[in-house]
Amino acid sequence: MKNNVSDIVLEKIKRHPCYNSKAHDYARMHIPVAPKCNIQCNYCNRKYDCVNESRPGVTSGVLSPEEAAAKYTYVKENIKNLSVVGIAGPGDALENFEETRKSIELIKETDEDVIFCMSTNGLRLPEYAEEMISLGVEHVTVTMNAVDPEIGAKIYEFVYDGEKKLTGIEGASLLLERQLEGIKILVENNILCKVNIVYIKGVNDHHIEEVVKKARELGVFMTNIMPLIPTKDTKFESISPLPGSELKEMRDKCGQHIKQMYHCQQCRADAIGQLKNDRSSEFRSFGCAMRD
Ligand code: CLF
Ligand code: SF4
Repeated sequence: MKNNVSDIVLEKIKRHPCYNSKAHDYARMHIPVAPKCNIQCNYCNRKYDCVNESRPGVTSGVLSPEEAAAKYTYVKENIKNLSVVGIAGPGDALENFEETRKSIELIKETDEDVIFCMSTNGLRLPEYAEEMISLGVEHVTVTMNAVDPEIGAKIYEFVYDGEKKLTGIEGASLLLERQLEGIKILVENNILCKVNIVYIKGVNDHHIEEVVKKARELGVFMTNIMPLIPTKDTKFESISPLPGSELKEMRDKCGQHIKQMYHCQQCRADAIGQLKNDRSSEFRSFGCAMRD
C-alpha cells in the first residue's frame, strides 16, 4: 500500500523504532511505573516476576517515578542512541496516571529530546487525552481487539467504570466507546496513534479486518496485529500458538487498508534497547521491588 506520509509525520517517526522499521538503530526504554489495570483481558497474567519470560505485562520489578528517572539517566549514559521512553505497563499507563505523569516530568527535566510513547487499553483515554498531549506525549498505542461488543465480551472478563465492575457486552461496549472517543481526540491533535490487535484464533480472527478498517477511518497511523501468547492461568491458555504464515497472511490482507507493523517484538514492560537486541537484563539490578 502506498502511504502518503507528511513531513511532520516523517519527523515524528525518524527516531522511533516501533513506528518506523528503518529506525532500527535507535533504542527504546520502557519504564515499568504502571502496575494497576482497570480491565481484565482473558490473555493477561501479570502475576509473575519474570526474568526469563518476554511478553507484554512482564517485568522484573515496578519502579517509582523517581527510580524510573534515575534509571533513565543511567541507561542513557550507556545507550547513546536511546530515543524513546515508553510506558507500557505492566498494567495500564492511564490507570496509573499520577506515576506516568510524574515520570515524564522528571525525565523531561534531564532530556528535552527524548520521545515519549504510551500504550493503553484506552478505557481512560478521553479523560486523560488532553493532559497527555500537554505533557508532550506524541505517540500512543491503543490495544483494540474488537469493534463489536459481542466479540469484545469474549475477550474481556471485566471492565471497571470507576468503582463499578461491568462484565459481558456492557463492559466491552464501554471500553470500545472510550477507545473510539479517545483515539479521535488524539488524532485530531496530531498525535501519532497505533492500534494493536491481538490475533486470537477462534475468537476475533474473522473480525480483525473490521478493526483495521475502523482504525483507518479514525486516522490511525498503523496497526500492529500481534499473535496471542497463550499464557498459563489465563482463559486463553489452551489456544494454540498462531503459525507465522497465518499472521503474515492477515497482516498482508490488512495492509490494503492501512500500514502494518511487521517487526513488533511483543516487548516486556521493562524492555530496554534496540527492538532486536533487548538489553533489559543488563540494567535489571537497578532499583526494583515488585509493588503490586
Ligand atoms: Fe514501547 Fe509500544 Fe511505544 Fe514501542 S513497544 S510503548 S510503541 S516504545 Fe514496539 Fe514493543 Fe511491539 Fe510495542 S516492539 S510491543 S510495538
Ligand atoms: Fe493485561 Fe494490558 Fe489487558 Fe490490562 S489491558 S488486563 S495489563 S493486557
